[in-house]
Amino acid sequence: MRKVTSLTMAAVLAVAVTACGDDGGSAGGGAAKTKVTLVQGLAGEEFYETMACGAKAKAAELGVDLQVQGPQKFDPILQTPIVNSVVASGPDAMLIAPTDVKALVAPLTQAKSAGIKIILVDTVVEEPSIGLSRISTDNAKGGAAAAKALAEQIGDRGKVLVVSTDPGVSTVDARIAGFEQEIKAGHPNVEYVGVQYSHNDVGEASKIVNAALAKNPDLAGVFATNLNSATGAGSALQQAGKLGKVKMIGFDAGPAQVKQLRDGVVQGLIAQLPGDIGAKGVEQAVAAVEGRPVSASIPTDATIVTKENIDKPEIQKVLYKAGC
Ligand code: T6T
Repeated sequence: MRKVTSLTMAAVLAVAVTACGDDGGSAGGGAAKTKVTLVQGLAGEEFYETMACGAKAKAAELGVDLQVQGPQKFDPILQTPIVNSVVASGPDAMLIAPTDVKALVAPLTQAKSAGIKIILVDTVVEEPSIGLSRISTDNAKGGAAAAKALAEQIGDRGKVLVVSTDPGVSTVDARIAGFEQEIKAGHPNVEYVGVQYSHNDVGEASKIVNAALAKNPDLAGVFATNLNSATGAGSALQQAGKLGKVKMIGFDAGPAQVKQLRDGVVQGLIAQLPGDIGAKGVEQAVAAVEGRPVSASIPTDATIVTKENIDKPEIQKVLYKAGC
C-alpha cells in the first residue's frame, strides 16, 4: 500500500516537472519556445477574457509560451507597471491593449527599445511606429451602425445620449466619432445631447444616465460604447422604469449585456470578435519574431445582436465568455 502511494507520488512529481519544463522553453531538447505576453486592458472582463481564450488556443496550436496579465481597473496608471514588469521578464513579443493613447507611449517605447515585438490588440497608442501590427474592429463603422440602429429604434426622432469610458481610449473614441458623424449626416430630427464619461465604471455609468434622465425627461435613446458603460446605463434605465420608453444600443456582448437584451433593457448589441483578435495577435507576434512579414492592420468583424437573432447558432458563437 505504502509502495503504491510513493509510486503515485513519484508519478505526480514527474508530471509536475514535465509541465514546468514545457512551460519554460526547451521542451524535449528542441528549440526554445517563443515567449509572448498578452497585456489586457482589464483583467477578468469578458471582452479581454475571450481575447485571452483565442490567444491561448492559437498559442497551444503554434507551440508558443503565452502569459496573460492585466490591471484590475481599466487605467493606464495600473497598466504601466505591468508593462514595465513584462519588459523586465524579456518576452520575445507583447500583445497589448493600451488603455490610453498617450500614457502608454513611453513604456511601450521602452519595450520596443528592449527588442520586444509589439502587437496592438483592440486599442492603439498615438505613436504609430510602436506596433508592428494592429488587430481590431472597425470601431468608427461600429459607432455608425449603432447610430443607425438607435435612430431606427426611436423612430428617427428625439434626444440621444452617449455614455463612454474616458477620452483617450482609441476604440471608444472612434465609436463616438462614427456615431456622431452618422447622426449629423443622416438623422436631422435626432438631437445629440453629447457624450459623458464613466471611467469604465458601472456605477458611474448608472449615475450619468440617472442625471441625464433628470435633465432630459424626454430622452429617447442611449448609446453605451462598451461593456461597463452598457451594464450601468441599462440598470439605470431599468431602475427608473424607462424600459421600452428609452431605447438603448450597446457595444459588446458579454453575459450581462445578453441578459439585458433578453430582458428588453437594450435593443441591440454590437458584438466584436475578441477571440479572433487574440488568435490573430499571436499569429502576428510569431511571424514578427521569426522575421516573417506581418500585416500592419488587420480588421476583424462585428455583428449586431438583437432579440430576434440571438438564438441563431452563428450569433451564439460571437457572444463573449467569462473564461475558457
Ligand atoms: O469594448 C471593449 C474594447 O473594445 C474597448 O477597447 C474597451 O472596452 C471593452 O473592453 C469592453 O468593455
